[in-house]
Amino acid sequence: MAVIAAQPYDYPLPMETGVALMIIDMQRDFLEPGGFGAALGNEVSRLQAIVPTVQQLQNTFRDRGGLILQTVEGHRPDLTDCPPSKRLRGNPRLKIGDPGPMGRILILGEPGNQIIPELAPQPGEPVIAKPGKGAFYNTNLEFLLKTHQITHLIVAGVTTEVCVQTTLREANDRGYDCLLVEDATESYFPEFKQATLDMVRAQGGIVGWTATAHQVLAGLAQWQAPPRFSR
Ligand code: TIU
Repeated sequence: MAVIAAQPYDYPLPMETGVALMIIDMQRDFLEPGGFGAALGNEVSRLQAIVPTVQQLQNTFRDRGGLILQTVEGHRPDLTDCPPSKRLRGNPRLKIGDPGPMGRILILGEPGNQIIPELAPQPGEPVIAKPGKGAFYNTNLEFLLKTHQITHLIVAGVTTEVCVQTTLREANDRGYDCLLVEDATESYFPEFKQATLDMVRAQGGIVGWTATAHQVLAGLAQWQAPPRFSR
């Protein structure tokens, strides 16, 4: 059995485990000026720092033939899947669906809704569009994970305390063993990121584990994906 050195204790990776890399919402909306993140009043540049680390995880999973799932947060152009409460919350300068510098704000298929080019998915790497903060809400994610016999999720992406934490909690309740990669997730609020890491691993790992990308890569190096999980 392989293990990833993690907090609050080692994350076990039995050799027959189905492990997926789950990259949450690394889309232009949150990382570039003029998108949804900026419309909510956030300074978006600090999220860029994790891109090389997420890329390193992505490349490792590609090399190993492991499943890589990405999500994007977005709504249908007719907004029928966007609750008015979400659109109006905080009375932002640009609301979901309004025209912005990267197309309509948080609308599926618009330029701002694309995953940043550095992390663009390759053919065969699923991208799950989600209307909420959690990746299980109103998506086929659980079906996809079951189809690929995935039980362990290595989680990265943005923002730590919003879509990442919501997804971790949803996954944890469904029985998945989740590890949040400390230096492959970021928030507009450093104190919220820190609090989320602390919350996830408190009480004996009540929501999951945390580890650095270096620790994850060292653990994965001891682990061999069974052929059925290879692409
Ligand atoms: N606003 C914020 O911090 N995040 C979101 O709205 N979505 C995600 O976290 N992806």
